[in-house]
Amino acid sequence: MENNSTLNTQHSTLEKSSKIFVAGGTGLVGSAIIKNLLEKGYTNIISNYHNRKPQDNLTFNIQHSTLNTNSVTYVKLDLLDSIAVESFFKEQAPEFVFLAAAKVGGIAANNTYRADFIYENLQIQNNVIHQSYLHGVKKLMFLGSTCIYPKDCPQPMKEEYLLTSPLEYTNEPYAIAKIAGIKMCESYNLQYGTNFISVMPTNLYGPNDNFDLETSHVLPALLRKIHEAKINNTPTVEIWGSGNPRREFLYSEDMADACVFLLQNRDFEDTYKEGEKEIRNTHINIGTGEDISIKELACLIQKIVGYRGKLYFNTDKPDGTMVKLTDPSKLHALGWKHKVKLEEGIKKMYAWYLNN
Ligand code: GFB
Repeated sequence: MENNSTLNTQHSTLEKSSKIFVAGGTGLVGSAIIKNLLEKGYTNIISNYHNRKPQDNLTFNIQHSTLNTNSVTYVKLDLLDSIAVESFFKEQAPEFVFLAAAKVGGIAANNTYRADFIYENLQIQNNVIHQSYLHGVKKLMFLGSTCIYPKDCPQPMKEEYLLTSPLEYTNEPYAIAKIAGIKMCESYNLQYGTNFISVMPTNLYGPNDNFDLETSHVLPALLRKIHEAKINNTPTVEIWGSGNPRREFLYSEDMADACVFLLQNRDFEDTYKEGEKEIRNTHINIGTGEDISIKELACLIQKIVGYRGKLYFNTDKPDGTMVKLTDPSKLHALGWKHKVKLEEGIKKMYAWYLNN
């Protein structure tokens, strides 16, 4: 990226004692964001849970609707409920918000529960973004996904390729909700002068991932299937699709580190310049810039787990997008790069899986 000086990198007023709301704190990314904030010394974190109770080493009393840990308060709150979200913002008055709550899932869940994916995501983000505006939140970070980019997007995918051609059909409802979230943040910033920023992570994996084979993403699914095949001496493991699609994977703790880094260092700015070109600055990609085919991923997991059977590719199952590799150069120019390599991340995740 040329002319980096046009980016607004002024420091926010995020203090160690600032009240920070992590919406979706029991999910894959939200839990990693809370861990990262605690490691960095933030002391006033509030989070919510609904169906999934917080499960960590901290002690809390699950009899009560508000769970106090050392530095984190978990409030039972359904983010689909507009009235409850309004009361929450009124009572808690958070200064900073990470919007990491979403209805998420892998290719099959996105394709099957299309109505739930569009309704729940729109509803959650409408509630949280609008109440953040009404209650004077200083800065909000909206988390999306790289499925916002077109199906046949030029590779690697730059931020400016948003809304340039049709989306991949399997996850179109989810992608449309996420695009609405980006545009909502941008619109509130432009009309009301808020400071709402959006980040688009690539495919994520890590502790607290979803291992349900019907609804999960590929990495936890393959880890579980291959592990169970090893334990049960099953001769073959079914891999969905042709094995040819390529995916980029980022460890959830790296993702969390990038989110906290950007909340600390980045403010909304409408446009920036690349040479002579003025680019609308709606969001930032969070990725590694490196991808791998599903077949290669399956072989890597097979090696880590130590499974000697065969992999069978079921082409009756969908491939989805053939390739979606982010261009993370905007993030790199701001001074952040991922640390955990894929093989190391899978080993960490497998160790976590065996313990949980
Ligand atoms: O991770 P995944 O479900 O989602 O699938 P997407 C990635 C690729 O892995 C697809 C293949 O080509 C799948 O067919 N795959 C192989 C498997 N075996 C399996 C398996 O056992 N389970 C699963 N789940 N996949 C999602 C989007 O797309 O990615 C979301 O639907 C979101 O909207 C998310 O963007 C990050 O990468 O295709």
